[in-house]
Amino acid sequence: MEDQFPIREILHGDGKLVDSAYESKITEKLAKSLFYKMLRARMLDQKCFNLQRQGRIGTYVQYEGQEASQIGSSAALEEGDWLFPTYRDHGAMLTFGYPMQTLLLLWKGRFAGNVAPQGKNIVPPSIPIASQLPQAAGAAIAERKKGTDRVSIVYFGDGATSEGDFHEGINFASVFNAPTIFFNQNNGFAISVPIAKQMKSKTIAQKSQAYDIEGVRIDGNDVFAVYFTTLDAIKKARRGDGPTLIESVTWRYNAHTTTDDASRYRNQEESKKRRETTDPLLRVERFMKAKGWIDDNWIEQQRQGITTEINDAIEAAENYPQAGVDELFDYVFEKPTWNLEEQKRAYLDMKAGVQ
Ligand SMILES: Cc1ncc(C[n+]2csc(CCOP(=O)(O)OP(=O)(O)O)c2C)c(N)n1
Repeated sequence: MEDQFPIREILHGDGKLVDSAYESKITEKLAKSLFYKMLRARMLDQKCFNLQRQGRIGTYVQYEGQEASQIGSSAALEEGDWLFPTYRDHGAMLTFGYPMQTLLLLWKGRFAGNVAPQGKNIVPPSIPIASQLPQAAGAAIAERKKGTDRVSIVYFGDGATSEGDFHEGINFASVFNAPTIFFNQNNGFAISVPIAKQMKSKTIAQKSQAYDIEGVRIDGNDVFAVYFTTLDAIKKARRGDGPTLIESVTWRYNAHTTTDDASRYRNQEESKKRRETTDPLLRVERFMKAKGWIDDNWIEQQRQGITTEINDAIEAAENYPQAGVDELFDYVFEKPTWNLEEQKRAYLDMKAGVQ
């Protein structure tokens, strides 16, 4: 079965094109733009890790190593499409237009961090595993019923494929021919559980066969393979030719979140080796340098611009008005229930020293 789903690669880790058919499609503009977006996402991720260690944001979920998967796929979307992320996909959210400051508010645990700008169809990250898949199928079906050609993309990890919602979401999309891209980031682990202990099937892409939809397996560290494969799936969905399951084979360098220790379950030597051999940013850098499109000076300039942007976003997020206690109670329901009112009153009385 694995043979039926070979891993598609366009740009190898050493920076050489494997598939010459893409020679003319990979323009200088496209390569620079995807590299810049990956660099921006990586720098923000690294900064957020530091902020968490300094106690300036709460628990944080890192995605370093998965930039090609997140950026290549979200860069293929168009304004008006729908993006359903998990807690690890803020690289994709950022690329599709979620403001950096809002993302920082999200990781500070603020209500405002969950609200996408008007007109940006980016839903809050899903914390329950796989619950976003049926929702993404539903949103795509709704767009078809409204007569638009908008698509939805939904992100999920390898562990999510063991959940019922994965199967319900894909089945629903298949039956209703929903324009949905099921974008799986197979990073090898569900927290500390390696994929071999999670499922018996050798690939995730093959699970598409049970639902009679197209399934493809790609090198998730190759931003061009991700971009062009997602673009094809999106075009197909817009034409009315249904959903696709993309298995993007990648690797997260760090722990599941900032609350666990990856060295307890993940081979750290392997992560170190992968940074040198298959890193998503490094391979595009090698490719563009060989073409003479960029040099170290160009990269440094981009870094400086991004550093300023990140520092400004942090300042704005840290100067955001402090949360009042109302924020905790008032946004649970449109109209507060009697017991929430009671809890709020009890809390305010306690604060005021009333027994
Ligand atoms: C329904 C549900 N069950 C269990 C959990 C606890 N949990 C949080 S993350 C996680 C592993 C998810 O792994 P995967 O889907 O591979 O995504 P990754 O974190 O690797 O991106 C689990 C089991 C949860 N959040 N939701």
